[in-house]
Amino acid sequence: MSGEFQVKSDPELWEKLGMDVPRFSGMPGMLTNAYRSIFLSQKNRPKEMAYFDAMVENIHTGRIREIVDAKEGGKPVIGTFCVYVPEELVVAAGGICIGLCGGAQGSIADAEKILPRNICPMVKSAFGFKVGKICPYFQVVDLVYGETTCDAKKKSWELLDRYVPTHVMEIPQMKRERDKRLWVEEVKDFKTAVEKITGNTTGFDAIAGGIRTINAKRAALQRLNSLRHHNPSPISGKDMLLIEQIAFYDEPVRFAKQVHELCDELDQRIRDGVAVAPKSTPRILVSGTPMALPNWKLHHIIESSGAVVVNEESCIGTRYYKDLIEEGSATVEQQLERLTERYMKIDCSCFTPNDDRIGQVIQEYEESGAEGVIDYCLQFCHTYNIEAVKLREACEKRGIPFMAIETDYSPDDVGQLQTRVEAFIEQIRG
Ligand code: BJ8
Repeated sequence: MSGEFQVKSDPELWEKLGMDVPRFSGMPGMLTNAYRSIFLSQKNRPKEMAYFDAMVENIHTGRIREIVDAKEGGKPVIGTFCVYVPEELVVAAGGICIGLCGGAQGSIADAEKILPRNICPMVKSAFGFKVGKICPYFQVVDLVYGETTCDAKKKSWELLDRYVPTHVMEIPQMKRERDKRLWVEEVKDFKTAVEKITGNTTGFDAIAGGIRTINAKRAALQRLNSLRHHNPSPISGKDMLLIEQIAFYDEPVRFAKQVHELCDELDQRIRDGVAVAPKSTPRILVSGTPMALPNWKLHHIIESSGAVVVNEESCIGTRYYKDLIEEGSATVEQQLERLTERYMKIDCSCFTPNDDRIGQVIQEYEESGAEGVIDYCLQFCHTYNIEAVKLREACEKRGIPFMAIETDYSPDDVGQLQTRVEAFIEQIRG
């Protein structure tokens, strides 16, 4: 496959989207090389990964073309940055929802011309993509919907609004009854904003349909995650992370179908004893801040150091799919309440207190058969960084090997991280 894999280009389409085409035209080549060396060099990958490889080949062309065609057919496109923004309501209104978080170093310099340097690289990367006109997804969205989770995000939306219409959803920072009431109101405002842009009123049946579609996507990911917990691992952590990233920009019905096809293959692999690493391979749970495309840095370091990642406790990971919305509501009001209740279960460190997350990490550690926790924190993310203190205490209390890493998207610290990760893996091996 590595000889054939090529991320595709479509300068005509990019021009139409108002991108900086000369600058962007180097991107497919860079991504091709990175993907070949990080993903296609892996041994014994499941055959059904071919679909997800093709999604990467078409990331700047085929999928964008699909979205543009849908948009021209009357489906507006809404970009989001956080798993608290309910995509069910976008689907219900006949729109397309895309995650816009940035995981690339290449757009950071664009952002730093405007934003302070000492903020989270995920925010800078996303902001830089828009300012530099080097992300087709950012160019195709009709509006973006930010949220008030962390300070870096909520203040950046004020500036992002200068480049693309940016709405902001108020996410409370506590989970009391009064916070729930506010939250339901915010969900209703979101519904209204989506209806306005799509021109469609979302009635009971449409909402039920949106909930079913996204529940099915999350359920497919749950099935995949529980299969990958098998020891020996039937799929690598890098491939799992890639699928979790693609979940944010693929068409949800097709994506769920492909995930199930991969699951069927993994089922068979487990029966046949086929794996990507021997049973004795140290198993790592990664927790913490999300890893947006194409951030594969830590997983690549861990898996090149002789371990396998068996779980991502992350928003690009289990926080995205561990909970479904209860179906079978009787009224729109009840649908929105249940939707809100599901979203309130996401345990982002922006909340206080947030002890549910500590329990969740321990639970996932046990379910995944992990043998150590590496907590991943993006630089300047204060909430996850501070919460790592409690997570370390909980792990130490249970004798779980724990390591906290704080990093960004630059390659500068790769050697140093590799040394630390190797030492941690040795500690697990005993
Ligand atoms: S629900 S984790 S997707 S906010 S890493 S930008 S918090 S400084 S990404 Fe997140 Fe929603 Fe929470 Fe999940 Fe700020 Fe931290 Fe950066 Fe973050």
